Amino acid sequence: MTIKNILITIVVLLAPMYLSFAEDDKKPPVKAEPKMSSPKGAKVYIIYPKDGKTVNKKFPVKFGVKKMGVAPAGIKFPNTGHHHLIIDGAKFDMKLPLPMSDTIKHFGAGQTETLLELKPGKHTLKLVFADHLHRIHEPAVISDEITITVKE
Ligand SMILES: [Cu+2]
Repeated sequence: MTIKNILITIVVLLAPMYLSFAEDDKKPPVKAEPKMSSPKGAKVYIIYPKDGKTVNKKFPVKFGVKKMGVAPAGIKFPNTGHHHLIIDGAKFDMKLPLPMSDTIKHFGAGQTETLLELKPGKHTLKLVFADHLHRIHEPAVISDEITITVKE
């Protein structure tokens, strides 16, 4: 082994150690909080519009929930959560906190309705309930998906 190779070996061996220390500086070790559970029979559903309906460009969407309560994001209380509206089948990872986007809308103030504006044509809507940390409950509380047509 040349001196150069030895030095490289030392650096390679020490790098993970250094990186793990650096990581510790950034985030103190916190125990991951378990996901909030949902009671049996818990359900979210879209009260309005009804599946298959035609709506105006700007239209209200009303959210319903059964066997659970609505609480604002950040407020930890058993059997509660806040609504999320999934537009046009936007994809998300069930294991991670729900991302925020134009097609994954959070209602973190505890809203139970919204005024939505969509482009003319067919769209799908789905409600997903999630806990104070925007994580889907265990078991998941997700509505059926509805299809609507937005007028020209
Ligand atoms: Cu959220």
